[in-house]
Amino acid sequence: MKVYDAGTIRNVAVVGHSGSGKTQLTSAILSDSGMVNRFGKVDDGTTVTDFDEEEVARKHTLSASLAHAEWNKQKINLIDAPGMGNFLADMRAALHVADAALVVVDAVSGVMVQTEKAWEAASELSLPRLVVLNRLDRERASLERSMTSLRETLNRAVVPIQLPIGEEKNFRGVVDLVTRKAYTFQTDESGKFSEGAVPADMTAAVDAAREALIEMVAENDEKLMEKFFEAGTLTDEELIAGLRGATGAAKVFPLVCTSATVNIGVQQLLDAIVAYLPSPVDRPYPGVDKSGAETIREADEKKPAAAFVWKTIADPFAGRITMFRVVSGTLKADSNCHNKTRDSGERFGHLLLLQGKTQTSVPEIKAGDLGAVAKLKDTLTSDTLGDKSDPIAFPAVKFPEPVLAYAIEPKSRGDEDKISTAMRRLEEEDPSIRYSRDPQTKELLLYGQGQLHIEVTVAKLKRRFGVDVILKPPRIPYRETIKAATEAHGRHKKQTGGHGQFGDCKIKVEPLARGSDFEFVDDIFGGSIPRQFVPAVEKGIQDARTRGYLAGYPMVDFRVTVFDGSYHDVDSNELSFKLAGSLAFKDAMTRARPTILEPIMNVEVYAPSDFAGDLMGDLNGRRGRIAGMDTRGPMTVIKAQVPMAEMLTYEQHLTSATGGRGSYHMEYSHYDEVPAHQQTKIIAAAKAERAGAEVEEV
Ligand SMILES: Nc1nc2c(ncn2[C@@H]2O[C@H](COP(=O)(O)OP(=O)(O)O)[C@@H](O)[C@H]2O)c(=O)[nH]1
Ligand SMILES: [Mg+2]
Repeated sequence: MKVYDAGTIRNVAVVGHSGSGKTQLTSAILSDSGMVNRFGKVDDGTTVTDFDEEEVARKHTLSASLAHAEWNKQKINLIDAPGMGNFLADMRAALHVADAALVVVDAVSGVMVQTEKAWEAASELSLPRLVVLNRLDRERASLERSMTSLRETLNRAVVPIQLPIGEEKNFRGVVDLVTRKAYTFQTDESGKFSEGAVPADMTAAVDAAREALIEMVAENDEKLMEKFFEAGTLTDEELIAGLRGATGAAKVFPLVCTSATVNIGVQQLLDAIVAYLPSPVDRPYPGVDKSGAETIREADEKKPAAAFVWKTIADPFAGRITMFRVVSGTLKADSNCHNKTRDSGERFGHLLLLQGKTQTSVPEIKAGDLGAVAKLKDTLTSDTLGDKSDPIAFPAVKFPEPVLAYAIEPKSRGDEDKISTAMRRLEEEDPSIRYSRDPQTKELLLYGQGQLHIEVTVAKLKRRFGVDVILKPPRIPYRETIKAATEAHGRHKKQTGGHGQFGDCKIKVEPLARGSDFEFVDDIFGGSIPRQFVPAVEKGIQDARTRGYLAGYPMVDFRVTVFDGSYHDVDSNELSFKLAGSLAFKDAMTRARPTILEPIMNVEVYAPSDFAGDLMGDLNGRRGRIAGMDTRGPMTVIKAQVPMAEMLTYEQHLTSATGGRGSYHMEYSHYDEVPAHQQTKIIAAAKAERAGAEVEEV
């Protein structure tokens, strides 16, 4: 394997809605560039990047994987990312280490929920993007309709640099608007094409589209604009340079046309990646220096070696596999390295290049390139590796917080320890899950992004670590709060022979704004409670509030002020004041009008407009509040806020109601009060559950 200089590399994240053809496209790229002999198919489970057993079985990408192609002497690293809403952590990680994104869009459905999410995530990072309009061979595929939704939803600067030749099952190739060359393909998936002049019936359309492209490019470049007004047009060279500049600056987003299954337009896409997308040299990588100030690091191999870890794979046999981007310098095999995030030494054995699951050992990996290493001991995702003396660190990937928890139970008793060990490993691999034990019910809780995410995690647990668990119904993370301010009194007094116990406090409780959590204020003057016992009062209140009052959910969004109390010279101690605090809390709750809060989700539903009425009715029935509705071509987008408790079965409903043509995305928005009749049910359920659980010691 060759070693590539940073200037000859393109790091590209392949993102977009599930089913748009990202994995198939990656497969076509690897086949057309001669990296693999066989043209792998998603439908046969033979692609390079969906290699995981779970992915093959479900025919869906569940985690990002890395592949690379050589094209025109450039190395193109491709990160094939998942597109399903439950698995966006890896999409974020992929965008984080890429210099550009291919946003793949299905030419039949146009922009979908996850296309928008991917676009937003790329925008946050100011990433240059190529839009790949794929599946143009399908019935009802349309460049025109797709352009409407792309311009309206993503950005008005999405502009075709090609036009498709032929439609639907007669899709045969593309006309390059810059060079005005027509590429007509064989339909045998071989990727063989002939080059010729623009078909006569397309010349007017090509002229108009080329004009629109030139205007878009000139709009972003004053010099080109002047030239354009003077001469009325631009030369090919000017257009290419201008397009590369505007694309690199994420001001213009060129669109290309493909069919990843028939293998049409894929090589022209590769040409466009090389011509218009930046190399690592063009995009210095953001970091922070010792003082925490923002800085950048050039992809310069003469700079100190520094690498950023974007993904970790937990393999029970091979151990940890750490995937990184070499930001600067050169990493060498069989060398020592420093983990700056954890301040610990690491030892590199083999350095690896990855083609899906195939690993090739290499002596070194240079600045700008993506690679991997096995068996590091402390290193986790988002860590910075490099020279100990080099003061740079790279910012962590922003992963989505888990939204939902399921209780899990081992099928065979005694597997609990095995579960914990395996879950720790899976947490390293997937930062969007969380594993913990409920302090009240003692249940093992698995938090994730949704039902499918939890199911896949449980499947991994079984397949990789041999632990079988039962999934119990999901748990809604309710909270409690208060609606009224009040004063309260707590006194703990015990006189049993020798030393007694005495603690006494007066507190004021008052509601705070949503999201403020908890505040404790010490307002004791004149020593009515000695200094050293005030923390004990706070501890007592803290303990009591985490156990809740109505249904055992943590109480939030209120302030407690301790303002008075009394003590006994001999009998007062910490324990007594802790108990007094907790008694005062309970006393306060009898008058503070406690209530239950539930998480409300922001929900976005995409579906063909015919279904809009029914879907809105259904969301209303789920106690949802419709926040807006939009049509985009043939699709309607509904935005709503719906309690999480009502969304647990939504996936199944949407699929059956729309025949699989609808999709949705949800994320946590805020907490809101649960209606009274629902509260009664929650309280009853909590009582029943607690009766079943072990009684906890106070
Ligand atoms: N007709 C047609 N089907 C495609 C095309 N690209 C992908 N597919 C199919 O669409 C489905 C989803 O493709 P996949 O690559 O897994 O999509 P991903 O979720 O974006 O990775 C598979 O059944 C593919 O065979 C295309 O250009 N034309
Ligand atoms: Mg995929």
